[in-house]
Amino acid sequence: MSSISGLEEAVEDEFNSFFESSPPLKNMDKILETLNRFIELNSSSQGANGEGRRIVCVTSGGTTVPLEQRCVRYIDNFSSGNRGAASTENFVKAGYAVIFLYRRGTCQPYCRSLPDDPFLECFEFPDQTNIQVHTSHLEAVKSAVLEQQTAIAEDRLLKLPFSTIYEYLQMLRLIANGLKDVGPCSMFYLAAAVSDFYVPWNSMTEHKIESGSGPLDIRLAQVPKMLSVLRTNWAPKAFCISFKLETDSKILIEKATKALGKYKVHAVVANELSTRKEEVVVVSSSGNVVVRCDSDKPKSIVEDNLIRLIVDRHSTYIKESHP
Ligand code: 9Z3
Repeated sequence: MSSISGLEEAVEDEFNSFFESSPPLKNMDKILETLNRFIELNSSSQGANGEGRRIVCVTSGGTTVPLEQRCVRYIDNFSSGNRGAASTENFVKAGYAVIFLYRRGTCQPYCRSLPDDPFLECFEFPDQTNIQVHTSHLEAVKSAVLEQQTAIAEDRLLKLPFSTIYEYLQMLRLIANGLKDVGPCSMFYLAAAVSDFYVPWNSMTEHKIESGSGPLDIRLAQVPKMLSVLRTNWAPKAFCISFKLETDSKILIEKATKALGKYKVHAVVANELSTRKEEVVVVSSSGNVVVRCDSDKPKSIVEDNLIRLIVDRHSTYIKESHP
């Protein structure tokens, strides 16, 4: 056995024990049925250049780490879901089918222009029996509803929610497995903020942790490195984009470059927390590209230019995979 396959096996083993001790996914059969139908339909549809339609899995939002099996308290990873939602809209526009794996309650595609509480803020009652949209929100509501309905009706958007790190990794594995046959036309765009540490299910207390007995000590185990297993075992032919988030801009590019080499992803999108909406750096073997929004276009967002670049790189990858 070569050392590479030995390493792959070790990573796979680590994940198998993670999954064996994870609480099983609720409604797994339903998720699998919808997922497989979506992949089947899209991979047999005609995309550009005579290829099957490209399929991207966009992950979005932060994973939670429960501290109790009947969870009252949990640790969270920050992410509003804005990046994932905006990127999804751009991928659909570029002709992709998107599997949007998102944290429940975070920002949704086509809803970015709506107020925080759309249900309460957008509607008014001209009389007792009618309800209508307030004129100031009419355009935003109309385009949100129409664009989302069109994407779903055309089988271009499948939304799958998660909350915990257990759900996220199990669902990602199901998606990777489903996309295996789509090969280079599939992509993983991993914008979700994923926990590095967790409490193993079998060492977790069942009931709410008692308070009142002083400070709480919790030992967190390391979450197995999903990127390794995704690249080597789950979906080795898929185009893979990961993200690197730092709060210290001095170490950002160095960390992203390290991740690129370690996980052999096709690009790492590096972003700093406070400037993430204005600027990202795409780090790859062909050099680093700074991507910003267009300052001369008032509604421009960084994801418009980011997704254009990623789609171009994906096209090159597909061409090189089918010479
Ligand atoms: C990101 O870096 C995303 O761009 C953000 C987007 C979470 C910053 P928002 O959702 O923000 O629009 O509010 N995602 C990846 C974060 C992450 O956890 N990366 C890991 C790391 O940095 C690698 S998987 O080590």
